[in-house]
Amino acid sequence: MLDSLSNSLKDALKKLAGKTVIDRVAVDELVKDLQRALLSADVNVKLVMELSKAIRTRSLEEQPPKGMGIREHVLRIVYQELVRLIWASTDVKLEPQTILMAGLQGSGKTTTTAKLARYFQKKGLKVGVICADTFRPGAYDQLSTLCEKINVPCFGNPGEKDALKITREGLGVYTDLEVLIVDTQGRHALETNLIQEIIQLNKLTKATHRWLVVDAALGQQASEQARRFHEAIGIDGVIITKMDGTAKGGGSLSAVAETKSGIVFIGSGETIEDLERFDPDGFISRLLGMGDLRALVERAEEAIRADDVDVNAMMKGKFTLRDMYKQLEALNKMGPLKQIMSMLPLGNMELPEGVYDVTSTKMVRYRIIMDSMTSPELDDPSLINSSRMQRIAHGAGATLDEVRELLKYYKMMQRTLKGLRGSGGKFNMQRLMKRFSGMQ
Ligand SMILES: Nc1nc2c(ncn2[C@@H]2O[C@H](COP(=O)(O)OP(=O)(O)OP(=O)(O)O)[C@@H](O)[C@H]2O)c(=O)[nH]1
Ligand SMILES: [Mg+2]
Repeated sequence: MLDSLSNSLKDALKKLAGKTVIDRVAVDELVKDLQRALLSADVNVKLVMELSKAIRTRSLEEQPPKGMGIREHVLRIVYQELVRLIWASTDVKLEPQTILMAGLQGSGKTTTTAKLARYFQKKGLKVGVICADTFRPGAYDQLSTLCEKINVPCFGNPGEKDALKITREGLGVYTDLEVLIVDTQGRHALETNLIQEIIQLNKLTKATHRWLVVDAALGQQASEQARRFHEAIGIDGVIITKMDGTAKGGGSLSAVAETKSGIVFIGSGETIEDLERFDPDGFISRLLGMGDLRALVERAEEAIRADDVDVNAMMKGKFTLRDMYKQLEALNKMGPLKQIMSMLPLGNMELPEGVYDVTSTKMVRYRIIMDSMTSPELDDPSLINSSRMQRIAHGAGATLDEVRELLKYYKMMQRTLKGLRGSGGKFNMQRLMKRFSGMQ
């Protein structure tokens, strides 16, 4: 759904690359791209405008934190604003409660009713469900079959046409249960009957929660639907279903904004166990097509804390084997480099192919080889001629090829750094790490 968002956002952010002061034109362009992408992903217009206004104002007015580039600064704001939007309190309390399920036809109410029953049952609560859907043929059978599987009582009456009557009876029978979930009818469109019925069901059940079930693939209609249900019964939580499909849930953002509630659960499959508590970071990352940003930030911070490389000396031209080792060590703490690069949404850096090849096993070998070098050799590897090489290999129990490989790697890094100094160019591990740490 928001596939294009991720791409155009990347493009727009690229335009900010290398900028050291906030560029009004570039930010405006980014905001326009963002708007276009969100609108084409069916996010509600009003919402898009609010979002982009906040992003624009903050990008222009806030100073980027020290050491953070303009691009990361803006990305961080985009990310934060999206998180803020869906970060309403969505506490699910483990106490007696009645939950009324709302949503249009096929959104996943019945399936989710059973999933929720399972969720509360696993938490040790006594659960029962009521089938108040008298519209869909076989509604009771569908729900009771699901409930049988998990041993949850299901109240209903396939012969009865009055949903209120069934619910009243159900409430009377299930007085000793702690959590009651009421499944309701769905219609293709928002019909007055449907709305009237759910208003009455809400009054009758005195529902603790009224959760709106929304299909992740729902587009613009999500907003209107959410508004109508919200006006009728006061929706206090949204459940997005079918997140296991290709849809990224863009429409649900509108539903959440419209009801000023939060996302409570995510449905991620057809079986009863496929229900997850909502994780805003993961959701936003997916929405933006960006991998797991939070994990990335945390790993980067760890790496930075663990190491401080003397960048200034390196930039002045002194890059020793020791420096190289420190950098590799820091990077290794962050996990395989290739994986990290794939987590980075904006990587337009070109890394030399060989940089990926240093595994932690190799790191251990490098360490051992370096341990049998003398201090002057470590500071100035050009001293290492072939007889020294033999001595080092012998001392480390390594082959000559291994020693050569280490030196070759060092030279490659040194060349890259030189290139960087010359051209203001492309590759700097320290800067790379700074970028990571800034993206929180
Ligand atoms: N893949 C996947 N399918 C789901 C999910 N939730 C529901 N479904 C499927 O969506 C279809 C509709 O689900 P229902 O639970 O019957 O939807 P409903 O809202 O009760 O529909 P009505 O009762 O007609 O209003 C079923 O085929 C479900 O198996 C989900 O999280 N993932
Ligand atoms: Mg149903």
